[in-house]
Amino acid sequence: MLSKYRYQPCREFHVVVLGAGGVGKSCLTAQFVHNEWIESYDPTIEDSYRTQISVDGRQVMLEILDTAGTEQFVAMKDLYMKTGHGFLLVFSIASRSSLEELATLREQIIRIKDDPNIPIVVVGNKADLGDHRQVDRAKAYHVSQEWQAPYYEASARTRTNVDEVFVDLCRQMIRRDDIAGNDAYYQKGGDSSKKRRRKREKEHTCIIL
Ligand SMILES: Nc1nc2c(ncn2[C@@H]2O[C@H](COP(=O)(O)OP(=O)(O)OP(=O)(O)O)[C@@H](O)[C@H]2O)c(=O)[nH]1
Ligand SMILES: [Mg+2]
Repeated sequence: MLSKYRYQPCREFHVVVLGAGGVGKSCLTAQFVHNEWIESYDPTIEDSYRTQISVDGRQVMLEILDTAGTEQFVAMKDLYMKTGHGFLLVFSIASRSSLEELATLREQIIRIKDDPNIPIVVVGNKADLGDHRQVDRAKAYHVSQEWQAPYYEASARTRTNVDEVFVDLCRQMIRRDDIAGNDAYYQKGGDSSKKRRRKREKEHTCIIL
């Protein structure tokens, strides 16, 4: 039997991982990209990773920016908020203040992007440290509802919900991209937007038997 496949171009999205120092941003990113657990704490200045994943059968190239939570390294914040298509807001369930810090970050994102519906996922990391919990699940969920963003409890240590938070963010970014029909999100190539659109239209109608 012949089957038909519609060729989908690979989309590229910029993901920014934000949150207070030590909440586990680098560990979540390392688990997602390299499947590795890092026990030591080495505060980040700024790291970026590229990884390709498949989400609901669509190829997505992610450029992930792992940012600095420590104040002295935050000078680049405005710039990377501008270029981000989606944001992981990470706090530690063992630190009440780390959740409080997310409110300011979110306000900054919305101001800089000038978009209250920018894709965001709220992540309560270190879920394995239940004995040290300072943030109720219900409280964090309530905050995320106010922000109209999904909430996940995750653990970089046990690799719980690590893929899920990135995939949820990808789905949000893809949905927006579909709605906007925005060429800017498409794979780079240096050609003009008109040319890119023509190329994309061609690609969308290409059926491989
Ligand atoms: N128990 C537990 N520890 C974690 C988890 N995630 C990270 N850690 C530990 O917390 C410490 C800080 O983790 P990082 O990922 O470096 O934190 P960060 O948010 O990147 O910190 P900055 O780069 O300074 O902003 C490290 O010692 C990790 O091993 C987790 O899910 N559970
Ligand atoms: Mg880090």
